[in-house]
Amino acid sequence: MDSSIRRLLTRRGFLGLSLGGAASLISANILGRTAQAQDETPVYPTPGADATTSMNHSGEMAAMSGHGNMMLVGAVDHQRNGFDPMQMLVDWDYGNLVGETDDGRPIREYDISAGDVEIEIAPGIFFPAWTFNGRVPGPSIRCAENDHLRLNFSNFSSHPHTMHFHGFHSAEMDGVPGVGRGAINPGESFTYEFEADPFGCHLYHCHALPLKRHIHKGMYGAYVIDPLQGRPPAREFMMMMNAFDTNFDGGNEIYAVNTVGHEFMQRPIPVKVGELIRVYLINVVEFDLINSFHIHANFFNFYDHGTTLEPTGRTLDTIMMAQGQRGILEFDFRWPGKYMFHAHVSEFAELGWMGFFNVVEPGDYAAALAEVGLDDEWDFKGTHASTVNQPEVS
Ligand SMILES: [Cu+2]
Repeated sequence: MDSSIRRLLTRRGFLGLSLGGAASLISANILGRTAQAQDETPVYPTPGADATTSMNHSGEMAAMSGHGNMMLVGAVDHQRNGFDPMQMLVDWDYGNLVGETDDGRPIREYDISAGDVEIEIAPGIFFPAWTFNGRVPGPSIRCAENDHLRLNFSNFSSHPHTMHFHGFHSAEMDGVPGVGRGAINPGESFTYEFEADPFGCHLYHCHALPLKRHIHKGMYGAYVIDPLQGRPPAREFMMMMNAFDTNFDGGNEIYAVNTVGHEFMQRPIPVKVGELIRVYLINVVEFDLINSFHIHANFFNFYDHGTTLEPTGRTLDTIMMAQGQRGILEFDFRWPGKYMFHAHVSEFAELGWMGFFNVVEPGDYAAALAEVGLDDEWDFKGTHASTVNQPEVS
């Protein structure tokens, strides 16, 4: 047994064998690939092709990077899950505009429910999640600065939960046990109400106890507030860095952006050469102190917490985040091709947190969308995400 296999077996407890056959199957696949990677040219599956058969010796994508062959094999059933990580990149919940405040600000109302749902986080690996609106992460709440938000929360789960938003609000609306309404018991509901402030890239999560269990079970989501003056037109993506402790030993077995490990390896994210890309990046990974985002062959500007209009960091290719930290990344690609992005914590990358951008010329964009099962609607949502008026993305 080589050392990398031994490390996976001991440190990760064989990816949670208690989950049964499906887990062991995928574990065997990972370990098999690990062993294979020792003496063969590392390759990646060709996007759009069957993942198993594409793990061959063509070396087509291996030529583009030097990473090892540590890929989750197979495909997750997004339809069964009821959500798709690719759609989550551009799928914002703007709530319903139900009126105006006395001083003329929009009132946005959101309906959010908690429920216990089993989700597939990697091919064949199922996780008993606690969810907001049946998905992990929960809905990506989006609004404009100073909007009045009304969040109707109903708990259909078997455990008490709360919704705790990052942002300015009164103690009663903080969603913390023992303060104000506190924990919302199964079968009960509560309406959180506050102004959207300050603008930025924020998050919300359950704050019931034990906190680490409620968060890692999947109870979190993006909360993005647009500045009144807007930001420059861009293709916008929401990326939630998350992870799952499948055997409940206090360490994670699967890491991802938007829940499904290696999803964007198998389905590279289509973008165009030269267009501005804006990523709302949030880290909610429990149990590990630091996570990170690294982009290949490129550099980005960074807006810490998204609370400024000018970058707080310029010309970076790696940013590290503790749990709850977030920010906005802006970049564009100079040349067509497939470019990796991943945690620069190599272990996380190997266990799922790694993906590709597929950068193409504008004339090739429709084909790039079709290659990963996307259409014009996805393109439109990505380029028209802001709640404030902004010029068209060219
Ligand atoms: Cu909870």
